[in-house]
Amino acid sequence: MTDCLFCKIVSGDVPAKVVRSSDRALAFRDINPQAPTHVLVIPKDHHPTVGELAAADAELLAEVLREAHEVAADEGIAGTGYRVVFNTGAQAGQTVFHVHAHVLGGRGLNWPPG
Ligand code: IU
Repeated sequence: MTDCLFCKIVSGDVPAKVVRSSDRALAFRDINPQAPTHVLVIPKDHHPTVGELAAADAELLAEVLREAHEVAADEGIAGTGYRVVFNTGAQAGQTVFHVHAHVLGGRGLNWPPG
């Protein structure tokens, strides 16, 4: 999508601190980190929300989740613990409508989330 920020990161038109790239997924550091590790994992194809991605391409959603775990392993937090969050819809705090998994860790995380 031409007006999608994360599609522009995929195409290289907008810079990002990329930490992993697979065939169909990309992981980059969040510009406003909420934890010592805060990485976003996105499918390279445009899907607005996790529900729409699950319905359209379940294997691509699985790749996003595999990459999220690899990010945690690369960051050294796979053993201590990390959180994968898909904010879905405006009321849940989704602001960018290109599905993204937040990978958060490196500190204690509260429950329930705010
Ligand atoms: P949300 O779940 O849609 O609210 O998450 C969007 C995230 O994208 C949020 O954490 C922003 O800090 C992050 N982000 C980014 O990493 N780079 C950008 O250019 C913009 C937002 I705009």
